[in-house]
Amino acid sequence: MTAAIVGAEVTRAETPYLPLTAGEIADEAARCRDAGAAVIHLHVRNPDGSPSQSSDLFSSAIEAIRQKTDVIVQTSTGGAVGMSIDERAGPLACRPEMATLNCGTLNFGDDVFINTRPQIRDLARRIREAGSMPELECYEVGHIDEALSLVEEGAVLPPLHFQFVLGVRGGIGAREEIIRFMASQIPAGSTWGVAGIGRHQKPMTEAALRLGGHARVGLEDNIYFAKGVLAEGSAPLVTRVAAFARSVGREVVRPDRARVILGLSNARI
Ligand code: KMH
Ligand code: ZN
Repeated sequence: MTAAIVGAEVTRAETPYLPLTAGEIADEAARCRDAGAAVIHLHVRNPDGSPSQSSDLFSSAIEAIRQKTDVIVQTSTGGAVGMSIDERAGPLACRPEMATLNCGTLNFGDDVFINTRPQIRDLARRIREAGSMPELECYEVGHIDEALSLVEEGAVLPPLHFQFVLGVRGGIGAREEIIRFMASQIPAGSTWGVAGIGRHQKPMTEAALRLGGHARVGLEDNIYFAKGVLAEGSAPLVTRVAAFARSVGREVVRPDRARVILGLSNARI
């Protein structure tokens, strides 16, 4: 289970439960860990709440998380729409265990989230040099093919971990048959998870768990617990999806076990 607890687009005006400071982020990471999350997908914010990829801010947040819990920290290299690649690469200075690698350009709501092929390769190299494991973010079927090209070129090395992000306005839709198809396109032995945007979060993560994948929830993707009811942080969303996982016979694993499942190099058991 991954918890995406901050994001780059959600604001405090939309939900008062969004963590912004290093202390708030660490508290929420620990709450999510207690609820069943093994991975924290991390963005950080400036003091005014705007998105940042500053290595100093990431370093403070990661340090605060480390004081409280043993989660796998996966930093964003997507940042916010419009950031330069140099800016987006900021958190790699912290040598995170994992980092996202966005595998293509797409319409992102009314914006365009640009990831040109040279930019993807540039970030892949920087992620490798940081000693981080990339999570391959696929918002479209073609992004899987791009990820496979990266593997063929040696820009990304196995073991491979994919995140299928469904339901972005402008990206692939949030339907179970799409999960089945995307999961059928990745090499045997890869791991995969699903993130669903907005109201798609619950049905899509539940479908992923039924189909043998992993799940990402959190305020970055969805701020509601139910129609019109805000989630009081990401932890309640983790609690709910963890209960669903157990109800369909899936084990909810701690970070050390997740490190083994993902093939992270510092796996201890
Ligand atoms: N904020 C989105 C434009 C990532 O973290 O790598 C990109 C994003 C993906 O959140
Ligand atoms: Zn993100």
